[in-house]
Amino acid sequence: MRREARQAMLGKLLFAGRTRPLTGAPCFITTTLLRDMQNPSYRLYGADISYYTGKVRAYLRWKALPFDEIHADANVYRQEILPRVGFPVIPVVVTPDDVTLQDTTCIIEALEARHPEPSVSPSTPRQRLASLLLELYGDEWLLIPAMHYRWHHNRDFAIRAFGELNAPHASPDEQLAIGNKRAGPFAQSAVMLGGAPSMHAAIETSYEALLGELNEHFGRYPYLLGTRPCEGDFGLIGPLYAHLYRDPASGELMRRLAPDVVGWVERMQNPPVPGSGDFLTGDEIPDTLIPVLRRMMREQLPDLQNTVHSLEQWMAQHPGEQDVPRSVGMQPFELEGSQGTRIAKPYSLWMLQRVRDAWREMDRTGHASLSPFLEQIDGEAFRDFMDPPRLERHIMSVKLRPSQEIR
Ligand SMILES: N[C@@H](CCC(=O)N[C@@H](CS)C(=O)NCC(=O)O)C(=O)O
Repeated sequence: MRREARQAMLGKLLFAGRTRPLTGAPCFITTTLLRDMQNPSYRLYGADISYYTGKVRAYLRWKALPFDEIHADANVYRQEILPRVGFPVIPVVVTPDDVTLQDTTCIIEALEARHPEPSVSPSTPRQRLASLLLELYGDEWLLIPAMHYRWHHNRDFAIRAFGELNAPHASPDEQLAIGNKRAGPFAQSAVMLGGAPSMHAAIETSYEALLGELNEHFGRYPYLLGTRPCEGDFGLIGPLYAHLYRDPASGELMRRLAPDVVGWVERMQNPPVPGSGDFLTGDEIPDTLIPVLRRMMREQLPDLQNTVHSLEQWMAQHPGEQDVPRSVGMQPFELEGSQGTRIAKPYSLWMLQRVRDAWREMDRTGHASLSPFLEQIDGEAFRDFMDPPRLERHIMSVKLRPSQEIR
């Protein structure tokens, strides 16, 4: 797509919900101020059962930004989400001046720009890198255990919850029927993401070990990097709230194996003192986070590198196309010594690109501490990653810049 068309698309996404100026109001600013005075709250369109809504809700609460949460039932999708965003997705945030924001990473970035203090983004190099890496891990990799536990251990609960969300006023039987219909694609995604039966044991071994590591950490620190949450905390709360804490069988497992993770989940959802606390001094990364970061490097980075190969194959088969589908095929992956297959998701590479951009920028400005840190977390796969062409986020996936050739 040409530059103008791309900008028009972006404008549509960012500004689709902006109201027209009131009659007689001379400019948009006046309209904005009037609206702000009338309704200073943000609006969060989402759901209790939604992975990514948990991330944004936790963020808004910690930042103490006033917001109304609107349950995304079928009417809300039809009347608000589709006209504003152009495709069905939650969460969506609408600002008091009526700007529509979609994609949790971009929502947090946009709100941090509007409300910079107190920041959830550490300013020191190791902490900044750890925070962004763990946001990527929570957003894109922990989908595997989250979807596996939801659809293979909490299926009936989840189907009913989908029905209730979609048709809050329908009878329980109607909700069940609606839930079955609506939940279908999400249930299938558990397998597409890597949760075929032959991988169940590996997914559970890995997740239970992660719970153990996080429990050790949250027994000592309230958040990942001290007494203040960072982007990584918000990334991890996505899977660890709705699917792995709130779904009943998963919640029972978490309470049994990892009571200090439960404490963190509850703190993240209801921060005792919003906006308080600080990151550890001296750019310290707690020792208890090292096993978690090593796990991420071991599990997720090889899959991301495979995704680059899958994307390049897709590009070779679709010369000149810029809009990349949400999945570019199935690819092998390894977890706890077992081999499975999962979809290749180019969006995950866009998330990684952000982290690598931040790392390169810090590396360029001479932060010598990053190399030993990457060695400490077995991060060679990150350091030596073979990047794909530059990607832009686009409708739940990515878009290639026009002039790019396959390497
Ligand atoms: N990367 C997006 C993911 C949003 C997302 O996948 N939301 C789910 C609900 S938690 C959804 O609406 N999915 C619709 C779909 O996959 O078609 C974000 O961070 O906001």
